[in-house]
Amino acid sequence: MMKITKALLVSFAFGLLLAGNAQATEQSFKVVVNAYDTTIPELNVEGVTVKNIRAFNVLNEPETLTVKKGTSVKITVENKSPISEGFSIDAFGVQEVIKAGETKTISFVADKAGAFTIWCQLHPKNIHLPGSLNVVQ
Ligand SMILES: [Cu+2]
Repeated sequence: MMKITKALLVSFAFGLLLAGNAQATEQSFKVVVNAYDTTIPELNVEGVTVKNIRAFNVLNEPETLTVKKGTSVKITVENKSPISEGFSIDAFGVQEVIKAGETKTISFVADKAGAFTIWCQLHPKNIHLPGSLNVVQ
């Protein structure tokens, strides 16, 4: 049988302390990509009648994430849009495609401070509300 020494107990406790500290620099987020679409049945603008305009907007909820510089960031992205959506953060080399109804977890270290745009690389920016990752010192 192994003899549990005081030194072993101390080193075990120290190990737990280190693990605790390592956890403190990790942060997880849950982002839902939601799509809202509206059909405008009939609209008359300056004598021109348009019918069945489909307005389609996609946004990330929440749209702003904030972490401290050096944090290991884990973002679980659920795509509730009826089509594939992109999830890119250029500064951290993130460029993912998440299919409709799927969930993906993206990990990276936020090693640069600043405000970084989270955007969809698949669709025009005018239908997509970009999100933001704020990395503070
Ligand atoms: Cu998109």
